[in-house]
Amino acid sequence: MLHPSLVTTLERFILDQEREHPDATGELTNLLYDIALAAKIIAAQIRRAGLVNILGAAGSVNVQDEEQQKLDVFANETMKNALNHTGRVCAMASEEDETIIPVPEGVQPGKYTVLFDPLDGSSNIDVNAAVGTIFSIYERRSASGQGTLEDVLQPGRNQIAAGYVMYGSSVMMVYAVRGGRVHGFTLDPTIGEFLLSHDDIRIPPTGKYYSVNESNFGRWSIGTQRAVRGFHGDDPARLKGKNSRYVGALVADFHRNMIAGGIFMYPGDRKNPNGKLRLLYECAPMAFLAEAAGGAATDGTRRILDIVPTALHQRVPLVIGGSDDVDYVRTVLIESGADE
Ligand code: AHM
Ligand code: MG
Repeated sequence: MLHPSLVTTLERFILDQEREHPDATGELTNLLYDIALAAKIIAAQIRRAGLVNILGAAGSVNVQDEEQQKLDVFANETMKNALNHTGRVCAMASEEDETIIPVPEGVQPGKYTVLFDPLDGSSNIDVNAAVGTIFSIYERRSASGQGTLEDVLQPGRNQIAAGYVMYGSSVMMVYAVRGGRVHGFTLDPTIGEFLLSHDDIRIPPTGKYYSVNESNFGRWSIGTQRAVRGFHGDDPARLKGKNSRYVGALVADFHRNMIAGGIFMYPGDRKNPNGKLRLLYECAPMAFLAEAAGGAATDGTRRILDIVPTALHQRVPLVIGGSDDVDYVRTVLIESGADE
């Protein structure tokens, strides 16, 4: 039986953090609660998915030309409904929606924008493997009214907070606010509360795992191939060989590497020069967390957080994880540039 004095709920933790910032209005705190509530609703639905026979394609195709699944639609609607009437948000953007989502007419627009990938790794749903929700919060740039594209097209370094929820063997919410550290909370399903389980997560500079879809090996640049051979142990003077793990859901792969130490890559290749992952919904929030945990994230040459987005659904190559491991890849890519 849990004793209340021994546990820290997400609510208590966020409030304690807010007290350390006397100028805080509490709006960000409430926004994080809104997201945590959406996460609990999504988690409950995911847990029942196999039972209520809602697996399978919903028959619609999203803006990325991928078949949407029913849980994608559910997660997307849940996130939007949890945020759009709160008065804290002026616009949202979702990986599942082609255009930005201004708050409805008649709702007082707030000062934040929230960008999200409502159900990342959705192909894992059918095989009962981990999926996640990724979120990213910015302050609006425009002065008032409904949010506009310029309010969401901001470089990742402007993020006020970012995080993810992982629906795995347990449900976890992991987040950081600007200038702060990364903290993880595990949902106790018996009381419906997220409890602090991972205080101040730090990514080891070098780790034992690497995560990359090696079926793309033949399409990679020479530099990417060399870097991955380095993970195999082919460059022992500079890098110790690593063990491979690939779930196929960024949230789960990134989470493992953050906790246990490692590096994740989704590089560009001959077919998809910018890789697969989206800057705004996947790369920037994860880069924000990686840096807050002492790690690093690059597209090979640029710091992910410095990339100024030009389109809502822009993709960028991603190399993310322990700082020394990311440095190794960056160096190999630069060294190999001339050989391409
Ligand atoms: P999704 O947001 O449409 O689910 O796609 C993103 C996912 C990431 O979670 C994961 O890292 C990647 O796609 C896996 O792609 P691949 O199957 O090409 O390795
Ligand atoms: Mg995704």
